[in-house]
Amino acid sequence: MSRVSRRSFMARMATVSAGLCFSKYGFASPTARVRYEARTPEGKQMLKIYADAVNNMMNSIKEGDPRNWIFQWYTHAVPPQGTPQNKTDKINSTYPSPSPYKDLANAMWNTCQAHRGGDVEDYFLPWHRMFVYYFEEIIRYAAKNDSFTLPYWNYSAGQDSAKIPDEFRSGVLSKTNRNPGVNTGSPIAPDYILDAKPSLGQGTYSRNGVQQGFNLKLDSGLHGNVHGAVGNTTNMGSVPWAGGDPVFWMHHCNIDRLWASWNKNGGKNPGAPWTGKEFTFAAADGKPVKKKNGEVDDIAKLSYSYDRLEPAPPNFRPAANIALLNARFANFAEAASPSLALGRGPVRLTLEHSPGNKNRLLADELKALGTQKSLYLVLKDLQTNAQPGVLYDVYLDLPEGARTNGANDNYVGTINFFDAEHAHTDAANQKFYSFDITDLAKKLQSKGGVPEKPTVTIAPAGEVEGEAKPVVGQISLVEQ
Ligand SMILES: [Cu+2]
Repeated sequence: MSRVSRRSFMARMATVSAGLCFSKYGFASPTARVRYEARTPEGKQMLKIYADAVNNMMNSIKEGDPRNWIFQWYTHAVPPQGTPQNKTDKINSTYPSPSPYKDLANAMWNTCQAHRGGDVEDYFLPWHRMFVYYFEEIIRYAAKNDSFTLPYWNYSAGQDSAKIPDEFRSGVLSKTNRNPGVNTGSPIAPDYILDAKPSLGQGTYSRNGVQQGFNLKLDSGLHGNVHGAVGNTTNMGSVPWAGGDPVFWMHHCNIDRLWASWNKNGGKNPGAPWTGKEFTFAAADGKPVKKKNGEVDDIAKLSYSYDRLEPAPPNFRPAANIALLNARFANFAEAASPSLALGRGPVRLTLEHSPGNKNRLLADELKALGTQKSLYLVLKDLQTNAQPGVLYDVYLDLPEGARTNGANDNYVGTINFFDAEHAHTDAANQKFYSFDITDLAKKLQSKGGVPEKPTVTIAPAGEVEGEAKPVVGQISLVEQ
């Protein structure tokens, strides 16, 4: 806890809990606070406190106060589109005259990283860690309960864990417009879509050539998949609305836990200039507080821990961020048509040889990779007008007419359109997906050969909603 926030925290404690013994509340001792899984007895106890606090934030703490529910939601992004213009309008209507809260709204609203064009992708994890951390302090204030810690929702522990915790299905923590089945207790998605291992297996924090790195792999993968599986255009599935659903915080607490897990397993965070980037939030006293990435890159610095961290997958080889391997990677094949419109059923396309790869067959390419290189399926420039309310599964060389359920030998990965309503044009921070298909392709080859020209099939993993017309701008096979 920084000196400033500690002082304000002590002042607050003196007012709301006068007469209570400090040591009972833990902050006077070096003992870290523990965050629990939402389904444990401790987690369920915390969710009762949480419901109480959320009710106060929505109904008792007045609008415009940084501890009000709307203020926290808009800090992530202002609906409906999160444009700066929209932010200005909403600020002017909330605060007709100048005030410290107005200044704070200007500094905080629409600052979530990295869901808008121009954002730096590598700020995704630290920004959300700070956001969750100060929100948790505000919950303690709003519930007048200093023992509170934010529970996390670990949806990756089997199909029972993939059901939204019961507490979110009714009452103040519920939202009526989640995706069908979520509020009636169906798992939000099959296990293969909720797997944390592909992210935990990334060796570097940042993008490295066509490897996404831990931060982007988690952001665009599991993180976005859960957003898209829980809600659609006016709920969890869409950036400007997501912060309005009380379950958002249990989701991001889990994302934070996965980052802590990756670090505990040996994953190395970036150094300067990343460590020096500073963001503004509201402390529990309603006053501004600033934190730098380098002050939150280890949960021990913030005096909290988790009841469980995830182990490293067997393929994990931690490495410091290194210079991009651009010189070494080359397109092997790419889709002939520049963009692919996804629909209500599977779409399939053939990848053509790129100029310069000398018409090498995929089988020969696999042989030539050796042990140093891999083959990646890369998908770029995702766009959509509205959320499709569904995730899309990607397959390599799926036989025509074969069932498109994820658990088969041709399954490559899953994509979502969570932040594809906003263009990410800055090349250094462009969002993209990449999946290492080397082992999968070798397996297909041993089973009966791979075609000369590989095909990619993309199929919705459920019912597509409304008029969303999601598009994948570019698909290629890249060797690195
Ligand atoms: Cu999120």
